[in-house]
Amino acid sequence: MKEINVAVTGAAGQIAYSLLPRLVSGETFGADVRVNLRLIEIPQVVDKLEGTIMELIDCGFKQTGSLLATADIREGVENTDWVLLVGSIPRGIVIDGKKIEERSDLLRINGGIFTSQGHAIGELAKDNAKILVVGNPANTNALIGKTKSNNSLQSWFAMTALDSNRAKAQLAQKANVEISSVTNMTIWGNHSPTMYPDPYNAKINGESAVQVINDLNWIENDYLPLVQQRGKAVIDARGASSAASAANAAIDTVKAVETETPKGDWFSAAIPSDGSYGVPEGLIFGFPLVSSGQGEIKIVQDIELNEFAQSKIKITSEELLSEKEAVKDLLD
Ligand code: NAX
Repeated sequence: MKEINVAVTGAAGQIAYSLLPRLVSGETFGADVRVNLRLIEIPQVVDKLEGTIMELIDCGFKQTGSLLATADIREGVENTDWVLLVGSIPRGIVIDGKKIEERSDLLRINGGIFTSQGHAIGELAKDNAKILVVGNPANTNALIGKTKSNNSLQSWFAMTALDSNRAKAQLAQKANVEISSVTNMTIWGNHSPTMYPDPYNAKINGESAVQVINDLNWIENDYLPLVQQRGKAVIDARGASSAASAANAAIDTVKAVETETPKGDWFSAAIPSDGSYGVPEGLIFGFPLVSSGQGEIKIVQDIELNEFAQSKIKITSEELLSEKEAVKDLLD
């Protein structure tokens, strides 16, 4: 059996609890691939991972390789093929007597974490490693990690697949079609409420979703907030943030990168901008992507963006530029 090494931070968190079994079950990397898993946590929590390891063993998947729990990021990421950076400090936590509520404080605290993680990944993970940032603020955390990795051979992504799945699900419900009929979804920009889920270029059974739905008022006034605020709606209803759907989206992203994109379709993730669509170069920005299945990821070009789309993309670009400005001393 082929073997790969996968590291996951935040391994004792709620997303990881749904994610880890699916990484080692044969579902994500294939039935003929053995997955060696490194579970990374902060020192205060790392002991709990012994229980997680017991459960993974008890799942009895033949694709499960070695299982390691560690609080040492360098040990965790050494020689890895994939690193899933799920762990981060959540909003609302109290640090040194101060409740962390502001996005700017969250950016700075998590920025510190992604600085050391980026260093370790650049130095120790494989040169063809792929890194998916899930922990929020995901795009700017990825920007910091990638910058600090100083390794241009590795590929960094921030996750927008959950937003994309939510955006597809809302279109499918509105049009009363199977979700598999909805393709070509793009989440432009930031994984935050400024994201632009693009209904004009999304397709339902091969036709523009906007034409199929034929209700511009719903598209422009209801649909966007529904998708943009879906994370908050889940928190309000469940009393906790999305976990199973977030883990599922991480699996979807790994599979989308690892397999050739079906002809005519694309998938959504945030990667470093090369200036496409006028997006400032270097920002980790949600784009429509295709994968060769052999490690090459390309931004789909020549997608038509109407004035509505351009105004939304401008808003999310400006937010990412201001996040970059807030952490600029971490990017030197
Ligand atoms: P939890 O609070 O359940 O788990 C986070 C875990 O990360 C904790 O166990 C914590 O000890 C650990 N951790 C913190 N700092 C760490 C570090 N330096 N190294 C290793 N582990 C560390 O959060 P969970 O619900 O699992 O969510 C994880 C992250 O995903 C959060 O930042 C959350 O905001 C983000 N999300 C991102 C989404 C996306 O689409 N990109 C959607 C879902 C989710 O909200």
